[in-house]
Amino acid sequence: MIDIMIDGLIGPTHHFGGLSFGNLASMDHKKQISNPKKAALEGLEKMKLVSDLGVKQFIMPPPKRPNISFLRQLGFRGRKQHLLKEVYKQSPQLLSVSCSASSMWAANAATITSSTDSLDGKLHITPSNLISNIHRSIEVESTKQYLKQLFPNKTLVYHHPELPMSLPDEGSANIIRLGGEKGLYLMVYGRSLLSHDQQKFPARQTLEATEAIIRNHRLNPDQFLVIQQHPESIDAGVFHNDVISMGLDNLLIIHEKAFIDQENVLSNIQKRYQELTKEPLDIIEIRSNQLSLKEAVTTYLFNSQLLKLVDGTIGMIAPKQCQINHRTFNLIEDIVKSKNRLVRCDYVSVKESMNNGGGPACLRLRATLTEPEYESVCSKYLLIEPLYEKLIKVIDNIYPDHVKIDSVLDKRFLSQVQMCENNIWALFRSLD
Ligand code: SUG
Repeated sequence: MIDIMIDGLIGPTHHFGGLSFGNLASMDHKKQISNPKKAALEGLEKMKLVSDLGVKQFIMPPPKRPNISFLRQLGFRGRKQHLLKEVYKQSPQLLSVSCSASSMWAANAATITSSTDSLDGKLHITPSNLISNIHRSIEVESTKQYLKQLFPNKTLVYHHPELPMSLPDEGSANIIRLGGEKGLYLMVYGRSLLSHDQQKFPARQTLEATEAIIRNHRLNPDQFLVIQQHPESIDAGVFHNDVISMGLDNLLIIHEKAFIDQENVLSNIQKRYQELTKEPLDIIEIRSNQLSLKEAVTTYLFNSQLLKLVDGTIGMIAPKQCQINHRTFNLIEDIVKSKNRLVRCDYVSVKESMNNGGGPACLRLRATLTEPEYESVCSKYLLIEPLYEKLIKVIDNIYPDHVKIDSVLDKRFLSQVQMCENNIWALFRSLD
């Protein structure tokens, strides 16, 4: 099986809108000045590292922003410049929504399950509806188009439509696929639509959406477990499960406050994993006295990106914050030194994304493919050296490095954004 990573190239309107209630970093950085150039370069450096580690890395270009057709649907009229001024006058927040570069957090873009895990032997893809936040819900159309281009083979791949708008779905950020050729999926949800328990912060993934994905993707009944997130962690800022646990192959690293009834859930995961693979699962459970929920959220330790390396070992890409914080640094050292598959940790700075609540793992969507499926993927989006260099050049030369939401009202800024997008799209078109 071949693991591929799909990262969203960070767009030139990246800014701090404070748009995600319950995502503490997004709330804390509202209205601060952002640096899209730095953001895009940081993202690209991470992709380069993944590729240098021997893992296939694909890129999703950013959608056009501001999203004028969305604003027109809401009744705004006139030429672009005038229309944007009117939006700002009526609602600066709506302007921010229409300019959000949130498609960078590709882990939320879709759920992709492997053909070796489904009853019909197909690779299944469902783009997420992301309806918990307006700025994220407007990503769906472009994501859908991209995924159809990336996976064009209709015999091997089943493209589902996004789920109905009544079932909030946040994609693979709440799913861990353990195992090898046959995967065991931990399908995590935050709340059921039928329960009315009040929490401080909203739980984003719904049980009903998770169950619908399981049915639509025809997942083998032996290969998934449905698990509820701990409400205490959601209220501490764990708006997706990938902020509190991570796993790959035979390794699961998890904070003790990730799931409800965690002790039983972990022993069930262990049992099911062994039944499926005939091998034990390595579970590393981090206690609150080793790392508090608060520290887990500020360092994003559990949002490190795990990678299956060429020699079968596991590598980890952790946010720089985890190197600076002594507790997380020591925890990582211990894990790397102890006897398990994880043998190396690289630290990356993805600060611009982190300040909006997105760490290394949020920035990528993972798919596990068979050889023929991999051969059928559209290769122009594969990050290879010449593409990497061309992208660096575009970003270095023309990306803005200083953005606040009212920057969009400036004609020169708007043309700069357009130039960035046109250059990037032209670059990918030239690879056709
Ligand atoms: O949906 N932040 C994103 C971060 C997504 C992180 N993804 C995962 N954990 N997989 C979100 O909350 C902030 C945008 C702003 O405030 O401008 C934002 O959308």
